[in-house]
Amino acid sequence: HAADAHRTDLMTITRFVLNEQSKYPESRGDFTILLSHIVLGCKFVCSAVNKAGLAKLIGLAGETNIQGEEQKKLDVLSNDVFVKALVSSGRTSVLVSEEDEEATFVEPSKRGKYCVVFDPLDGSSNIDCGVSIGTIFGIYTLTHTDEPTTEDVLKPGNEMVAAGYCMYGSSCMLVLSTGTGVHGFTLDPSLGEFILTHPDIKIPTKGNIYSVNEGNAQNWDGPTTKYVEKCKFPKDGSPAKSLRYVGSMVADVHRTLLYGGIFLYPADKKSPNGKLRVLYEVFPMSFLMEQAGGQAFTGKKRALDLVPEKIHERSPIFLGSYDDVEEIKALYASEE
Ligand code: AHM
Ligand code: MG
Repeated sequence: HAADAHRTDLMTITRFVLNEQSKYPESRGDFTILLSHIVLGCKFVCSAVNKAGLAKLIGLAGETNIQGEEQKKLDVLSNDVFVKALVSSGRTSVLVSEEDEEATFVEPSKRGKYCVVFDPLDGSSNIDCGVSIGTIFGIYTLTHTDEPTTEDVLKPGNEMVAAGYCMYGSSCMLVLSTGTGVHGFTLDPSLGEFILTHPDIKIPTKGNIYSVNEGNAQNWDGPTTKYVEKCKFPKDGSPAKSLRYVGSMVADVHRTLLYGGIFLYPADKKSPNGKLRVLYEVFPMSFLMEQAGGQAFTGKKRALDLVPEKIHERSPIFLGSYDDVEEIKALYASEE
């Protein structure tokens, strides 16, 4: 039985990545080791997120513990765990986290050939009400042996070697691409292992959902306004699209990946570069979208071709089903 094979021959994320990496003769297991440290961070955050409501109930959050330390907020705690896990992997040289203003340069004795950009706990507005939140990460390789600098991560997204996210939702799911398609793994809490449940995810070519913060509509530019108008009042006889917006990028992008459709965080008069950060939000999600057969566009160009000048730079982003992103591209092209 195929189903039985599935139940007894578990494809863990480590086994999957080891298989993938063994295709490269020069591979020495460094990437697998790095990934296992990212996975550890995700499991920790998952467990902390699951306990967060309870911790509040029994009066932990915001109080001092026995050691007299303030209980750390979930996002700060998650950041500390990821930074320590990544440094101790011995496989990283530069880290950029949404939580830290400056990049972290790993001390020489612990350095390795990767640079990791990440948002340890994205969707901050959803933390306190138990709605899905997530971790987003992207990985570059260090291309030289000199002293590492921020230049090592100020590179276009198309140079990333891997990207992914972990969603802390009704189940905990890690979605990963190392440049050979997109694969989804679900945490089996009884095993403490991420098991391959969604091999080779492909986004539908066209979707019937749009996802955007419409509260910003009064400040949008022409093409975004026209696009959303078209979603609601299509003139070509097609049915109107449904609106879904969680306000957690990981949840909104995850649904877009599985169901198809489009996710938008456009520029507006108040935020001319949108809200989302290029390195650890826009790039990893754009990488995954392209790997799944979709597209990611900034309003001017392919998102992965952006070259960031600052580590916390922002960009407008439109990503999702191939055909849906084609439509928004056409609207921006006709503006010029
Ligand atoms: P955060 O890093 O402060 O959590 O902000 C990022 C989040 C994304 O997850 C989400 O897509 C977006 O902000 C929602 O923004 P808005 O509340 O403006 O719609
Ligand atoms: Mg964020």
